Amino acid sequence: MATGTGLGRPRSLPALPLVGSLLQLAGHPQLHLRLWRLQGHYGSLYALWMGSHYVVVVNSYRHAREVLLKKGKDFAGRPRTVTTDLLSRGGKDIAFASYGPLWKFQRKLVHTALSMFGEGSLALERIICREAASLCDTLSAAQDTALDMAPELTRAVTNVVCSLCFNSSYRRGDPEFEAMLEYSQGIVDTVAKESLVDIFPWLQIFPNKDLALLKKCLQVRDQLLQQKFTEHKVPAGLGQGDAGAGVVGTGPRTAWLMHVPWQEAFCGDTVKDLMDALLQVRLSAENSSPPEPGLELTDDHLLMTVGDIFGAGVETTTTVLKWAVLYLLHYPEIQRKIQEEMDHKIGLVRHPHLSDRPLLPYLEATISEVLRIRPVSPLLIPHVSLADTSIGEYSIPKGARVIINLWSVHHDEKEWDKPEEFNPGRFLDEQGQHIHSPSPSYLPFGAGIRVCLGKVLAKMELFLFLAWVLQRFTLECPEDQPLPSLEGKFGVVLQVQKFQVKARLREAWRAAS
Ligand code: HEM
Ligand code: PLO
Repeated sequence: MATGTGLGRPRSLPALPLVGSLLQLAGHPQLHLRLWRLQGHYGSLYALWMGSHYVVVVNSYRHAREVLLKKGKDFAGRPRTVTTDLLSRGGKDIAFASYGPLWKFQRKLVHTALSMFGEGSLALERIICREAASLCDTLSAAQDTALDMAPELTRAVTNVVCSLCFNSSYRRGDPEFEAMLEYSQGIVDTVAKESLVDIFPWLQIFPNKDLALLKKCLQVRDQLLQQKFTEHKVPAGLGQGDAGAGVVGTGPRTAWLMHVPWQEAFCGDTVKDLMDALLQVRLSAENSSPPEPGLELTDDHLLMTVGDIFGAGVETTTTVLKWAVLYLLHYPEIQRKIQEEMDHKIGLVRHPHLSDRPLLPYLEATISEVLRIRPVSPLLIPHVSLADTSIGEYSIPKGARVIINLWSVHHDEKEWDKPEEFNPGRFLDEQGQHIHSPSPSYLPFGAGIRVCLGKVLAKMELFLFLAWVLQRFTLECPEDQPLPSLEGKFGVVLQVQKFQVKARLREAWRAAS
């Protein structure tokens, strides 16, 4: 099809009125795999219709980089859908908010907060190590019995992000933690899955089990967020009259201006966590300048921002840790190599530190390979074109939804030798001493304007948790059980199916201690 730019549109899957191309997608729950396979017939860049939405699917790294980096601003929008609107109260968070000054400001704020009292500080390393030690204690206590590691990994990761966001943490069996596990699973199972209600919003009027579950889970999440918010507002010296006295969404609208005294906002005595920092920045902005229309951030914006960091902080990193453990069960020789590297470079008399990262390239390469072979976010979050633009030699209209299929990018046979083979060695140089990416077809955290905000934090956690566990334990599949499946379950994150592990204390560790 020719367009005003003189360029043609990408080839499209057949589409029927109203339903669009759904017949080609129906019955394929693993959407990333279906879109990957459709390349065989339609080429690496093609279009389809989800109901009335024009969707462009990108399967190659060249086009993905053009969308995310070269033309990042053209494609920085996000679609509005029923489920993500419920999750984010109409896009008042970061991940599901469309591009605009308010989104930019929220992102900058969190980025500054994470780098100031997170990523760069020894305090964060100490928090992660504290949780890693507690995880190791639990594994020791469960020695030689088959154990579902998922809740333990989740608690360790949750406590890191809980310390960052709320300066608090959970003990084993804490009912609030159990409630969080349950609601978060319900959200992951129902949100942003390109489900029918997201494609045809009018379906909301009919009873819908998934939507009911999502709403129930969000109620529980909202209660928890609200409680943390209220606890933080009072000690931060923001009298009850400020910002709606803790009633979400009904508080007076307060402006956050671009010229915020950052130092003051992040370094005050009362600023102990992200929630404090957000409240403090808002207070500073209020005191320094009059409200600016269009830049008004309400209590809802604060809550949804922290909700994003908390939700993303827990679900993504835990998922990667589960995939890493699963692959180590399948590839015991790789686990042995990591342990040999650790014994050799760190030994058994001290714990691993972040500064050991350059000493442990094989562990780093293993983490990179896990992120390649099972990308947490196989279709990223859909992008939207904010203007008429182009990808390669194709014209893309304003308002198109663009899905970057990271699964295809990470499994491209032209770029990766035997892509379905788990081979950390591909990320090492010839001497095996340094880690590098052998192909540009690798974007586990996305790239450009919408690149993941938690990349540095996630990498710190993955390294420390795996290093601590593997220094002490060998992870094995229980003798009476088959090796668990490596097949993921598509959703807002690529989930691991439940499996059990036996954590055996290493002889070398036992002898040394
Ligand atoms: C977005 C990956 C951990 C916060 C994303 C995106 C990916 C991603 C692929 C979408 C980029 C796009 O749409 O173009 C990962 C992986 C993680 C991880 C693989 C763990 C290994 C985290 C953590 C946090 C976080 C720990 C929070 C501290 C976010 C946020 C966004 C995002 C807020 C939305 C950014 C925006 O739309 O502007 N992440 N992430 N992520 N991530 Fe992560
Ligand atoms: C995970 C379940 C939580 O209860 C809510 C939540 C918030 C932010 C979402 C996250 C969920 C899933 C992973 C997401 C993250 C924002 C960015 C991240 C989508 C739904 C990724 C990988 O893109």
